Amino acid sequence: MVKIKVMKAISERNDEVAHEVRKYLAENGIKAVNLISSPGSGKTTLIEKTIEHFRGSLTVGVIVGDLFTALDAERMERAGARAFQLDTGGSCHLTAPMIKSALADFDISGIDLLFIENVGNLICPASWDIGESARVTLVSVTEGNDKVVKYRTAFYSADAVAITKLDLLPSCDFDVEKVAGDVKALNPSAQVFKLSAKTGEGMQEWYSFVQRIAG
Ligand SMILES: Nc1nc2c(ncn2[C@@H]2O[C@H](COP(=O)(O)OP(=O)(O)OP(=O)(O)O)[C@@H](O)[C@H]2O)c(=O)[nH]1
Ligand SMILES: [Mg+2]
Repeated sequence: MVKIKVMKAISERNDEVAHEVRKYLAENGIKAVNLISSPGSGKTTLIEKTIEHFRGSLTVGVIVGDLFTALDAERMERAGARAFQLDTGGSCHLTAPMIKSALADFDISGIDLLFIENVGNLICPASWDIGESARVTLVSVTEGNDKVVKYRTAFYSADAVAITKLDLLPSCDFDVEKVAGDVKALNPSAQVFKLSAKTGEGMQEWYSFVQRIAG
């Protein structure tokens, strides 16, 4: 009982800070996209391809939440973005106060679009507003047909859902239309992308969405 009260207090404080983060980013003309998925669904790869696609037209920054390494932030830098590694101190999700503290140290001047790669986890990140303009949840074809219904908060709260690694479909027992239908039933306003960052299939629709968010 006491524990539930504490959790609520933290969450309320989080929402206040999320509001501050959103306001700060808006004042600086920056749109932020929060990417949520299980480990390995393809968040970093999708961001890398997007950085490369918009090179010369959009200045992209990335904040990466990671428990132990800076590997993803290094990948983003190699792809051409300004990147900031956020060590979550073992926490399984990002919070608005973490983003606020990252923004105090991260040079955001000139950035148009900020990707925030959440910690690989389909459960905890879904419950935390981090001040994003849009939330995108990924599910790859290797993860099974049931993920949308089993981990519904992550899909219910998303502005868009990307079904990733479409190139692996022949080796997987995955029904793309069923999963896309599960998303639509749960969250009718979410856009659903079916894509492969590896082959480029479906990526144009994703880039159009990103461009619309960036304004
Ligand atoms: N075949 C195929 N592999 C992909 C695709 N996208 C990503 N991968 C591979 O999937 C693995 C995981 O991709 P990442 O982009 O690192 O996944 P992530 O979601 O950032 O992983 P975490 O940060 O650990 O949660 C890597 O080996 C990628 O090369 C794709 O479209 N097709
Ligand atoms: Mg990653």
